[in-house]
Amino acid sequence: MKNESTEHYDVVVIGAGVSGMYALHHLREMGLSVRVYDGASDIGGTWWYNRYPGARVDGPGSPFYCYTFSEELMKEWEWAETQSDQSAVLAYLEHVADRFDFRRDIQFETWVEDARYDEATQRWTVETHTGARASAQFLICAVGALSTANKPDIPGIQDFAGECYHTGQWPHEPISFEGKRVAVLGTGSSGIQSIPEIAREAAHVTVLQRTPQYAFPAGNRPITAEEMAHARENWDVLREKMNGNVAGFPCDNQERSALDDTPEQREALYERLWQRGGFNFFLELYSDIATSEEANLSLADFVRAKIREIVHDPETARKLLPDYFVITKRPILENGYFDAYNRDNVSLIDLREDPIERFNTTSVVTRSGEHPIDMLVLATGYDAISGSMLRLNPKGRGGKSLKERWTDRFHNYLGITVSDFPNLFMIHGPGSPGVFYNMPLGAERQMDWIGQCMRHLSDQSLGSIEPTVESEDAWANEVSALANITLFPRTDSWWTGANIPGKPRYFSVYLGGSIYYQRINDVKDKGYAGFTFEPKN
Ligand code: NA7
Repeated sequence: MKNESTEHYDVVVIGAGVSGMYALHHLREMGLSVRVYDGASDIGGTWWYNRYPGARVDGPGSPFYCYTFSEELMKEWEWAETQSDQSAVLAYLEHVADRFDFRRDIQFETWVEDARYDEATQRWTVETHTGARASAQFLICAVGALSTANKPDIPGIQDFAGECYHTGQWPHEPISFEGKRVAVLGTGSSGIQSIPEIAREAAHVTVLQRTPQYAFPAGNRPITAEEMAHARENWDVLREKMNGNVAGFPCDNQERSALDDTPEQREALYERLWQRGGFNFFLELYSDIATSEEANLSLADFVRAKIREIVHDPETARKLLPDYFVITKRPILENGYFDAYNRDNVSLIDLREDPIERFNTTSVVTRSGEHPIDMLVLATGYDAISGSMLRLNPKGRGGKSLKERWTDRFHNYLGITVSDFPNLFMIHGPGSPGVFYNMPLGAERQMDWIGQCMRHLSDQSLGSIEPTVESEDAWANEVSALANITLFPRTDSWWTGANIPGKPRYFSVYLGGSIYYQRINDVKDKGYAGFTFEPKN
């Protein structure tokens, strides 16, 4: 029996991950009433779901993958490792939720099945899977850029009778690999992190690889007491640096071209960064690795030589050599991935030479033959960036759905708003820096802008805000123009939507993080140029 009651709030937030948690905090500070919904049974979003073996921060790590809104919070938290594992990130987020008493405004295990704008009342109504309804002037979609699992439609996959897990929906109970023949499909970050861990226990691991990847040493190590003390003592300076950095981390933006150096000097830099490891590899590289083919090739050759050096069997090494522009797929940090191929219990199938024909109840069949397996790990990634918004599929003016609006591309303005969807805001949506930026910091900065926008509406007694179609078109051109300076659009990746059959294919991320925040603040300072408002009904 469906529950017919409707609760009323100023804001409904969908998602209690990193972005939704900050949204709740900020909106509370503004004195607004908020209800947050999440399908999971606790906070954390992506960090709640991704419990696969080896799951770690594979971006620039601790202590700067964190919220910056509270100096006390930063100073009281102790990070143990530079690349925190999933449980350490979740422990941090749980601490934040406890400290700020978030859970009292979050309804867990609740899927929002419908979100609909009512033009007469200028409010959104959401309906959950229990039939409960809530209405609010504003809808904030903090639904995650990497949350909607991509499960490939391969003949017979439904018939496979062994254990089958997607890395992004990993079970909470311990999974044993002992004595099992495990196939891992996918060699993105999740596959590359989990393969060496699974190989330690399993009888055999068969890696099913569609695209070989460049992966760089994670260089994970304990954070020293001195490093934590330095971060705490210099927090103001570091925070300012984060805000000015292209990726939101306390590093200097690089200005030197790879072509200014001799091949020997380049090699020396790459070797130094390789030996140290960590995501700072990319933040401390030359400025033109992602824009100049020649610069890019110099790094690609360096990594290919490293793969040949690490992997003993020349035939396996050959299959592992990537052939696209380096870093034009999401750069990956590895902990013993290439070395795992030196084990007797790990074998590699290159699906480009030996494609999957089907799954059976107990095996995967490739062109070359049948491979019996007990377990299938789907490390096949996500319908990224836009997928979770489309899964929510809100209905805007005239009942028009987002799926109808986003057929050819993900129309939006500033990566935050969509025409015909008044008073709806996205965090880390398409058209924003999202996955190219320090995600907790990016969520804070987008949410701060959204909060100011809400305040503007209230101060001016306005009932709604939405962008014009012209401003969306101009924004799309700006996003594309920035992307087209780089090599990113020239590679098939989840950044370009190429991993999902039928998805619009283009690079939908706004590059140049700190420039983006200047841009959105300029729009605000110009009285929200590119938006239209309606008076309060
Ligand atoms: P990714 O990076 O999207 O990796 C998914 C992998 O799965 C990748 O190797 C894909 O090959 C492969 N894949 C996807 N679909 C198929 C099918 N149908 N057949 C064979 N292989 C397939 O996801 P991750 O979870 O590893 O990482 C996501 C992000 O999380 C990561 O970038 C970090 O930001 C954190 P492809 O390369 O598309 O040929």
